[in-house]
Amino acid sequence: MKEELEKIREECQTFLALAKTGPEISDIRVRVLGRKGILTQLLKQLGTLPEDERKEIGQRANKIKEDLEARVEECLRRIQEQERAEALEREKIDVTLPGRRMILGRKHPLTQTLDEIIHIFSRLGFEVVEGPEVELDYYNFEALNIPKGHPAREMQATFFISEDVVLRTHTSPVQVRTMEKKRPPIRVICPGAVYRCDSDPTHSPMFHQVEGLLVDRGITFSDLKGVLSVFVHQMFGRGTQLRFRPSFFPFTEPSAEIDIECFICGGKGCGVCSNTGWLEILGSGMVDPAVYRFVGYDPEEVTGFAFGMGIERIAMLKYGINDIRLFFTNDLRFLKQF
Ligand code: 2NL
Repeated sequence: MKEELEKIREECQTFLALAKTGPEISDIRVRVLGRKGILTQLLKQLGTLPEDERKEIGQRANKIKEDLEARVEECLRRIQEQERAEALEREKIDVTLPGRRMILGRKHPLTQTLDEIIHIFSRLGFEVVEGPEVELDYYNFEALNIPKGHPAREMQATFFISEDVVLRTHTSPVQVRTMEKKRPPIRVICPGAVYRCDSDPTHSPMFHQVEGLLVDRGITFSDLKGVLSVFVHQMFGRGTQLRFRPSFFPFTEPSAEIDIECFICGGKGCGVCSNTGWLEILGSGMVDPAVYRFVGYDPEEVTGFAFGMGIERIAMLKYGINDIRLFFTNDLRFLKQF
């Protein structure tokens, strides 16, 4: 038995010296010191020895057991330390390396322009309202005082879905729907996509508009002039010269278009302003009493003004863009400039 004990000790030490990983060492521990391990089994046979040998061999066996247990622990610790050192070496990072540059997205120039327009009117108490792009002929034309056969229908080359359903040619129908639902005072702006069968460097079959409407008791043309002057000065700069030029729309009376001084030539006349010295930026007017009758308002009781502008046109003027199609082709060389 003595020899067997010595053999187990030697073998176990040899295997431990050869083991390279934690699981290999645990495996040796199980096979030697585990419940069915060879040393454990041998210890169970101590009882079969004669009394005088039992004590001496028992002590020796326990000493060997303790030794081996200590060695196993020691080996495990060593390997853990080694693995940790290796991991630290492998996962070393150079914190002085330059970072990877993030590619940042940005807002489309039309969104930027619309955000700016909305911001200005919000501070004047206007609320943003949206509505359907596929619209009834009634809301797009009829209720705006443009009956069937009216020449204004021909001027707005319309996409028809059916006899009485169209792609809206302006966002005015949203304001008509708002008036149907709510009593004055009303202060809304209506941004959104609109459609006209038209395509060249300054016209796109789909483009964007912002229209505004303010209706209350006692609203006059002075209110229109005041609100739209504030808008122009905030949008294009405090010193911007502007003029109100008489115009005509079927849904407003009187009507006025607003021009700003051409900032290309400073008013002298050039190609951009067709030698007029002025650039048209929006249309406006006092809401025609006929429109109030369609929505059930009493024109003797309330008055108001409305206006409309093309967002692409405003953005083209503000940023000096000469082709409307640049907004819709998503060329990054163009978009990155905003
Ligand atoms: C333009 C001109 C305009 C309106 C839009 C409007 C809406 C209602 C009643 C009366 Cl519900 N008017 N909208 C008024 C005047 C001009 O737009 O040149 N747009 C690009």
